[in-house]
Amino acid sequence: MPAPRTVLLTGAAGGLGTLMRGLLPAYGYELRLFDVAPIEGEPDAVVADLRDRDAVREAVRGVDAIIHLAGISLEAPFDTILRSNIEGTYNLYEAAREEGVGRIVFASSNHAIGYTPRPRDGDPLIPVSTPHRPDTLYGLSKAFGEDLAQLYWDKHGVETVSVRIGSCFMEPTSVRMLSVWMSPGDGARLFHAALTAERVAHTVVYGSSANTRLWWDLTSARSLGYEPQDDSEQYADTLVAEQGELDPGNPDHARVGGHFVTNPPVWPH
Ligand code: NAI
Ligand code: 15L
Repeated sequence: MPAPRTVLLTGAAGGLGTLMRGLLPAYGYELRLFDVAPIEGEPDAVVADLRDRDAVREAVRGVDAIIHLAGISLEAPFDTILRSNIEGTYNLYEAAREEGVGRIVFASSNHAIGYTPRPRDGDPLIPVSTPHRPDTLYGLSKAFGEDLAQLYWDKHGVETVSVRIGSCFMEPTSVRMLSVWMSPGDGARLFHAALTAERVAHTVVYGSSANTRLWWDLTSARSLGYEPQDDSEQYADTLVAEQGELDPGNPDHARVGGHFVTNPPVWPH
């Protein structure tokens, strides 16, 4: 596929969207911004809900590719997750199919596999083929998104890179994040690789930097051309001094989803 130039960035008002608005133009992309929340200083941004099918279809029209970040990014009641993450992501894929957009980069999450035990010393890294084990309704919606992506590839030829993002923030803020952190710079490198790799069909990758304490296998991400340049270890001394090493007896530290696994459930609502 020819290198995409115009890219729809959904969730552009959010934390990751704001970071990517700053970093992706340097790769030559022209971003069309979409979010239900207005963005200060961006009068051309499309302000609409993913549930509005007409607005989504219009936003998708004419773009070369989509980076889909919009959605509820933490645990929430089922109806909230249903509207934004399940119905909203379906609407986006339908619009892409109808408008002939060939590639989507989908912001999945480590919480799609959050119940997976974290590797201990000597254990193998977690492969992308590990079964879905969502730790929340939120994680379940990301598992849905990955399966939706597979369906749209198999049935309609819409390509997706599903990025199971660890934690993408300016800096890691917990000892767990030393294993799962993706620096914003590496995030932009990974999204760029996902947009420009020759043929991706539906590829699942983990979104992390080259962390010394990494829990998962970056082989599929590297096969797209991703070359991470950062390592969270530079923050380890400070974070470990403050918080201590992960405690094998603490259920919040036992599985890759961290405290998402043990948070009180949101139901009944
Ligand atoms: P965020 O919560 O800061 O941003 C999400 C954005 O989506 C918000 O601006 C919100 O207004 C928008 N949005 C929500 N529902 C919408 C709807 N129905 N229609 C239109 N816009 C809607 O989240 P963040 O941190 O920027 O994450 C972006 C994406 O990446 C999310 O899908 C999240 O699940 C995923 N992700 C992020 C991680 C991270 O470390 N930041 C880790 C794993 C996944
Ligand atoms: C996510 O999926 C969330 O969107 C983000 O806010 C972080 O909590 C991240 O996972 C994480 O696991 O640290």
